[in-house]
Amino acid sequence: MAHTLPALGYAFDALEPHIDALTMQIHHDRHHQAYVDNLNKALAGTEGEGKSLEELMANISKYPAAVRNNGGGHWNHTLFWEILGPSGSQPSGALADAINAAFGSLDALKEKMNTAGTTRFGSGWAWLIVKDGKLDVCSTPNQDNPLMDIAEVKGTPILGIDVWEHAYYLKYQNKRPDYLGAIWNVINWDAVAAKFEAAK
Ligand code: MN3
Repeated sequence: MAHTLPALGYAFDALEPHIDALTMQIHHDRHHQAYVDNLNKALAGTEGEGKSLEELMANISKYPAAVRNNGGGHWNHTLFWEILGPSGSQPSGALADAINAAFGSLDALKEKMNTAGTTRFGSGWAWLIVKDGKLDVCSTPNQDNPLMDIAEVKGTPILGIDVWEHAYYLKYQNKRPDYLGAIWNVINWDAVAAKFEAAK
């Protein structure tokens, strides 16, 4: 079955002023749609056509670059829309405990993620992952992710921050650190907690 673009769970302007409506619209409707379309094109008529995204990620070294780039792009953005939201919530319960155990505090986690995102040269992603039952932070280039068999650091992502310029350039221009500072206002920690429970 062909891969499809998931609907956003909120309006394009729901993350204002931290992420602007036009960026959200272009990012979801054009960039993510293009990853989905190009993934379907790359898989058409191949044995990968019937595989789930997760199966593709786990064996990505066996597939052409178009599947790696567009399959990663599809998986990464699907997670990204889910872990964003207008609520401005805070982590609680088991997730808050795990964050404190791994990093000392939520602020220390944010700093580690922001460093991972700022120091990723060019385009890529910063990740909070579950690895061997514990939380860790890493980053990947391009549209790679920690589910891929080629990833330097492997684990299950529960929060990902897109640091491609298309994620922030309209509002923040070249100031990636400003975007990374603002995005913490629109993290849906309930969604992150659900992913944490599923990954443990
Ligand atoms: Mn993107």
